[in-house]
Amino acid sequence: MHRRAVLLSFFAAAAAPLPPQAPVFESSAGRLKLVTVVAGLDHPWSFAFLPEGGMLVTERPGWLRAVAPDGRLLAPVSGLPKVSATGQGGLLDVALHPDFATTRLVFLSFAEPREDGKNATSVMRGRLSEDLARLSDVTVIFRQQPAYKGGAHFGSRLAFDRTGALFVTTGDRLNLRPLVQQTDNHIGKVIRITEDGGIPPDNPKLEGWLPEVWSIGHRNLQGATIHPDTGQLWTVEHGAKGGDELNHPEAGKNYGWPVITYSREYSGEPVGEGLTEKAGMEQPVHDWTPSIAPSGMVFLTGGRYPQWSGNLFVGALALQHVARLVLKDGKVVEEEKLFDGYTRFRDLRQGPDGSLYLLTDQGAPMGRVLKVVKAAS
Ligand SMILES: [Ca+2]
Repeated sequence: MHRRAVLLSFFAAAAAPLPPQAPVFESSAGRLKLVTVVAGLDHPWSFAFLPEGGMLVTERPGWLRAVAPDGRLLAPVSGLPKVSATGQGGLLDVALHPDFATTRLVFLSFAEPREDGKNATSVMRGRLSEDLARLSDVTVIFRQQPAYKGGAHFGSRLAFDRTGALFVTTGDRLNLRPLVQQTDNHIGKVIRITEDGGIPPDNPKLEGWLPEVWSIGHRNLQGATIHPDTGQLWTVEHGAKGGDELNHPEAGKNYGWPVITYSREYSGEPVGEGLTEKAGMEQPVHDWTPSIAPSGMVFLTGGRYPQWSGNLFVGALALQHVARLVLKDGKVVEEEKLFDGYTRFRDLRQGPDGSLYLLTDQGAPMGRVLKVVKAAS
């Protein structure tokens, strides 16, 4: 076994019998506890629940970890290509094929090493063995172009829509802003492809646009999910200083960056001409100033937390909370900060039991999967 895998297994084994005391938080759904269900992770970035029980977790340094149905954290899955784990880069999102139970196909986004020391966001696909030990038939189905030498703004999230098409979100690589408003590249875009990397027949197909480009004008999209009722794509993206955004990107539309934004440069100077609106460019559904640094997002459904059914939950890195948003007629009408100040939250998902699960953005052995449960009052 790889030395680091041994080390991780040791930490996981050592951490398992001694879960940290579950903290209790007040909320609009009553008193809640955060219970650790997986410990010993190294900068976990995303997770996906397996239909047979257990889950897959990505670790940014380049490991895909499986959690067995009995809760054991297994050694890293073999067969993954090398990732560029510099800065914000590494192994990023994970999504299961819509018919995973039959196909065993897993989709992963990652910062891929490219020519001349450059890197860029790519999406790979592979078949997961029944014993959760390896990926086979691994192929890269999407490569962001152009590549760039840097460690910032890789995006990225993966979301399958109801037609089976795959949305991939990217970033502007911090320093490639001039390319974001151009339609012939993958910088600062929402991409939509088939499970084989082809072009879905209902993509926008606008003149001068790459056929896989769905929407343009984004800065760094670190969250994406499909609305459970409408089937629409929703995303969150980072501004610089302020101006983080919630959007529901539609085909062929322009979301403004860097021409219009509620963000300022980190220096406090305006971005470009300092515009916040312009004809032909979409306004965000919601703006966070100061920045919360939004990460993963999910709409909760079902009756586990009846008051919150249908609400949108967004993880916050910089401001260390989970934002609960109530949407009405496409607008945010209420916002609550949950678990405020507890930790940096990297991703969140609804489990098969209907509970909300959270991923902490911590290095080994502190990275955890937490489950939100009702505390006795
Ligand atoms: Ca925008």
